[in-house]
Amino acid sequence: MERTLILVKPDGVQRGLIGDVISRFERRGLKLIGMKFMQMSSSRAAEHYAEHIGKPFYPGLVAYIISGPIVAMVWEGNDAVAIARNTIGATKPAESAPGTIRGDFALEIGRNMVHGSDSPESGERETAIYFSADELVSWDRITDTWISEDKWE
Ligand code: IDP
Ligand code: MG
Repeated sequence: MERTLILVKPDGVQRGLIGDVISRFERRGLKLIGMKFMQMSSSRAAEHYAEHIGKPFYPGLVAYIISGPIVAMVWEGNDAVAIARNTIGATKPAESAPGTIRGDFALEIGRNMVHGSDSPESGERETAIYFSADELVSWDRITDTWISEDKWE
């Protein structure tokens, strides 16, 4: 089953929007299998954003992501990565459609509320940065058969 690593970034936490973010993914039908409220360290930020090291926005991005507590979550489902990315909206809030998280709650790329993995491989890599295997919960959800055709037996 595909997994995606989602962060509610410090602006989302400070603005009291954790619940709104979680609701979007819950209502979409993805299944929560791990969650932590935590302070991001510089070293974890560097590991998470390794692909952006050296870019002009990188120092500001790290300062932003370590500026206050975050919520880290792992959500599971068929096509979880693509589903979460289109629930989140485009990287630039000015290009995010209304109804997406960034399209409803954000104005600027440097304060865009949430992170979502960009591929199944990133989902696995990023999950391992925040969670050990025993911190992820495999569980049966009573609604699974109404959300996934392949759970119908
Ligand atoms: P994504 O979060 O939609 O996957 P990425 O291109 O992976 O977007 O960039 C990671 C994060 O870095 C963005 O979500 C945003 O917070 C920040 N970022 C990206 N490009 C810029 C920029 O040009 N200025 C300021 N921040 C940026
Ligand atoms: Mg990205």
